[in-house]
Amino acid sequence: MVTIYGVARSRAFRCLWAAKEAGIEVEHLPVAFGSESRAPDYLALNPNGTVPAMRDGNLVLFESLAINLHLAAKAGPPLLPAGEDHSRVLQWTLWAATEIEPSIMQWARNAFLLPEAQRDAALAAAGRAMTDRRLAVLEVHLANRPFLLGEAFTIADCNLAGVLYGSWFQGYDLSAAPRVKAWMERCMTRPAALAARRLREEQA
Ligand SMILES: N[C@@H](CCC(=O)N[C@@H](CS)C(=O)NCC(=O)O)C(=O)O
Repeated sequence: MVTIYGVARSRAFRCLWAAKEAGIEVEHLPVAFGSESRAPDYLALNPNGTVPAMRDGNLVLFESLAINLHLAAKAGPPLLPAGEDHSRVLQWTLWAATEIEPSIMQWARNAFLLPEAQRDAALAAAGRAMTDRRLAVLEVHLANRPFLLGEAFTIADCNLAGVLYGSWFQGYDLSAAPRVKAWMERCMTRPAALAARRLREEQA
């Protein structure tokens, strides 16, 4: 049995979605970030004091996108393809984590996450500009393929769309990147994504 720890209104959303794409039944323990994620029992699982975490038998993991790669590996292809396409999945997953997440989170924190008095419009604008520069790369890549690796949806799409999801849901303007916008809608309206979104959005 795979257990996913973390409220759906957190990065645990990505893992709940990935598990559904992989067809894996999970036990979902909605640990709240903050007090519950800093309790000693939980720190024994994830010493960072953050959510999500995952247990699969003796294996305990933190880092949402690593958890997703593990879940996808259990399902195998097409969710996690082999050979060169496996390397492409790692490329897009690391791109999501290192190039997209820091800049879009800078926008998100200063656009809607922080209390209004703590938001900095200049930081929001800089985060948006950095994100848009990177999304321009994705816009070109999607010119002749519906998903990141080609015809089939893979865990790379889940990981990148999962990183973009919170901001997209809050209305991040993608009109300058119409293919990214259409790809995002394609990803987020898959049956597995809609099932995970129900868990996340009913808490919004
Ligand atoms: N890189 C980690 C980030 C985890 C993370 O920061 N989670 C947030 C919730 S979405 C959290 O637990 N924040 C509480 C805190 O930082 O104290 C991952 O992707 O799993």
